[in-house]
Amino acid sequence: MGGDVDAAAVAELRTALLRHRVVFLRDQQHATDADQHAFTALLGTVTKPHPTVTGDGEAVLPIDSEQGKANSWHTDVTFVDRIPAISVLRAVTLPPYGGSTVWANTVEAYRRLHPGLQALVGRLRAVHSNLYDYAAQTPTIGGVDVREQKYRDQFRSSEFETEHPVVRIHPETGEPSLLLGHFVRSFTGLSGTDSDELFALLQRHVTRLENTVRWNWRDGDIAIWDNQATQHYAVADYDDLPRRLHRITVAGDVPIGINGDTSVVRKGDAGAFSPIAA
Ligand SMILES: O=C(O)CCC(=O)C(=O)O
Ligand SMILES: [Fe+2]
Repeated sequence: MGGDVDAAAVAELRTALLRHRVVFLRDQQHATDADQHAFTALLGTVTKPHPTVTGDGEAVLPIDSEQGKANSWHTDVTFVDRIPAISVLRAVTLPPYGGSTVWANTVEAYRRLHPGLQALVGRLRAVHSNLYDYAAQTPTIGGVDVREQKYRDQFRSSEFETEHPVVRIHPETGEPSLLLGHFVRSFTGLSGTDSDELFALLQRHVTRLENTVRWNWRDGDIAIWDNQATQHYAVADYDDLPRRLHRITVAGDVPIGINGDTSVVRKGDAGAFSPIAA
């Protein structure tokens, strides 16, 4: 892996990604952050590490078990309007057991919904926010622990909130998919209770085992996923052992819903994180 992959191989990878949603590369032990960056740049415009987390300041977001575990179903960074199109994740330190990652196909999840439910979700929009983000390790306001005013202020100063259509049209394949995951706070216009119950129902369809692939990491592995057609979950079954992976994301565009409605920013400006992909 690096920037020296030929155009035909990149095109093949892209085709595989659009078809299978996740692609795995093995035996890339030699790869450095710079190689990962150069390789990811072949797939599109590389974003900053994260809207609120500095990472390496350039492109790399460390996903480190010491800082947080992503053991909750989500699509990356859906609290901004320009959701990353692709994520590239490289194993750096793996635990001797456990710590696999699971992906779910959100196009398939929509396709398998009853037409009545498809009609319902096609008319809904959802508010996504970063009030909880494992990567940012910010204290949550919605449920837990915001101990110090200082944290609260810092945190609020970088709050992001975006309303997205629930059914997103994939910008490359035209396929409708369910755009949900753990950054969703509520569905616009529904009560909290209705939102919670509908969210649980839809997430149950997204995450049914038939709709997933589970990857047991080996040293040198890299996972590349279409962040416009998947959710993922990092299984936290490795006790307190160290686990670290490095993520780089590719810029995406602003979602368009099945009725042509687009996403609307409510809080935060993600311009410094990522351009909007052409
Ligand atoms: O830890 C993992 O396997 C995945 C973490 C994650 O959610 C991500 O890299 O976006
Ligand atoms: Fe993630």
